[in-house]
Amino acid sequence: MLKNVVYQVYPKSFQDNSGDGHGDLKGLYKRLDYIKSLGVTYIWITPFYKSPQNDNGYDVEDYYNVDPKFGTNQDIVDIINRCAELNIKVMLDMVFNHSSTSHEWFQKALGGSKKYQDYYIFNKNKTSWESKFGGNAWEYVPKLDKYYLHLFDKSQADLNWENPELRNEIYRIVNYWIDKGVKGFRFDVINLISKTYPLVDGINDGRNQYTDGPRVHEFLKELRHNTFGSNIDFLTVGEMSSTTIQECVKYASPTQEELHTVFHFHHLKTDYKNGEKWTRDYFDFLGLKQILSKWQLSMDKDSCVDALFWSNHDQPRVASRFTLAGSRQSQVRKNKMLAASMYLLKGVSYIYQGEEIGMENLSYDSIEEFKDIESINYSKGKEPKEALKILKQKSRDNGRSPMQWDSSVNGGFSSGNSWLKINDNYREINVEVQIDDQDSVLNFYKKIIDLKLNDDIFIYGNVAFKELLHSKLFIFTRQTDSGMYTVICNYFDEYVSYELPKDVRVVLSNTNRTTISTKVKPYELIVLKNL
Ligand code: TEU
Repeated sequence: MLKNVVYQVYPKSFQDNSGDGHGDLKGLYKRLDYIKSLGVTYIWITPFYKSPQNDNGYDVEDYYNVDPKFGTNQDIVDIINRCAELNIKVMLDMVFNHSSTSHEWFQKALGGSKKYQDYYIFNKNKTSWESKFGGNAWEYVPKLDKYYLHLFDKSQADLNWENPELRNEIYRIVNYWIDKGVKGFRFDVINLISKTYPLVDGINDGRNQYTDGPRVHEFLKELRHNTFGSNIDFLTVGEMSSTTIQECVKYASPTQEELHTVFHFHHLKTDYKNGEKWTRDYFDFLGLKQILSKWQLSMDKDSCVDALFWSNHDQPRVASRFTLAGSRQSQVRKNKMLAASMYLLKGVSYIYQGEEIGMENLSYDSIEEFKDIESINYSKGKEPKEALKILKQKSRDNGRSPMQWDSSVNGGFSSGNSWLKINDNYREINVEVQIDDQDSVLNFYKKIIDLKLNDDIFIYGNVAFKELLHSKLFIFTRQTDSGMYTVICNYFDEYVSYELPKDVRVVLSNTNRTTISTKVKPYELIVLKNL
């Protein structure tokens, strides 16, 4: 399983084929050769199912059918088949903590059906739990004189996993897609599916009442048993919200038969001031190292496979986040350093579209340009200038702007009016300018992917960390009986004196370095191999 690298596609922003300004599956199909050229083994496609799109498809109305905005069921079958020819496996995104309130189950529940009311969490009273998108997490339905739970938008009603009938519906959906040739799943906020009963107020926003809840491990074992089981040709990843290492070791344990890998987000909160997302702060370098090392060592100790990632469709762009903004040249250098510093760790790497060319946060100058529901909710009632500053740093739209393919209108993403404005820098940062440039971020990502799939030390080697208290360098080693690598990353824009190890040769660098010295250059990456 460690021999996998996954490329995440957010189809709405990847490639528009129809010209309506909205990415689609036919567009993705046309770009499969590009994805193949990266060398990855999997693509994870975020939701394209029928949906009102209040949360860009994470509000599913029909789990069996493709939304007409994205294309047809034949289009996804064509993608799966073409991927099989290219030797790439397809991972789909499954959203089972909640469905859209437009789903026929919810509509029937509203119509009075007791059976379907029991598919959701209706209650006589509400609790003080807060929605992740702001406000109380319960919505009152006058006709039923009951509240329903929505941990996200009020159009995303939480499903009742306590109900075995609902669970069977879910397994049917999963098996439907397995039968179509899908070889993996990403399960959205899967650690929130088991709520604690009775439903009562919790601590602060109430998350302790439903995060890693009492039956979650039982539900996941049952899900696996009824669907992908012990198929070795399969890869799953669970998205975890506010979880702990202890829980993740259970979710991803090779003996517990739940999931294969887990997304945990602690490292992506090291730029939250006092744990608050909607703040502006420089990232905490020592905190980042501490978190990465702790998770790596704990997961590995229990033979669990870590999911390595810097970004996804909910996150700002890594190049705008974990170092200071700088010249274009320094951006190229730091993108390479950041890539090595994450993906040369031990685990399955998940690379988000656009990251491989160093796409950056948005350059919008008005809050009206943001489209994300979470960002819109956040900016309501806020002073627009202040809100804009925060959104530029924290909005999920930073990761959702159209893929920058070339220097033509809309960066080659669409011939129509793009649903979300493209980044102003698309003429400098795009696939076309990088593809033949041997020093580009894109070609560097290909090298890293190649190492992660073909070099046994980087695939299976033990990981160890050095100098965790060093204020500028992140250093780790990977080792097997047959050899050892040392990876040295300078996260800062300054020279750092450091005695490099002896009896080594430079095997990879972002500065064309070939010799050993006692100075590490600004944003330098050096990978050394023991002789
Ligand atoms: O995201 C889960 C989640 O809680 C966060 O990623 C959230 O979007 C953000 O960090 C809060 O500040 C998943 C999906 O990836 C996301 O796109 C969906 O909106 C969400 O679940 C609901 O399905």
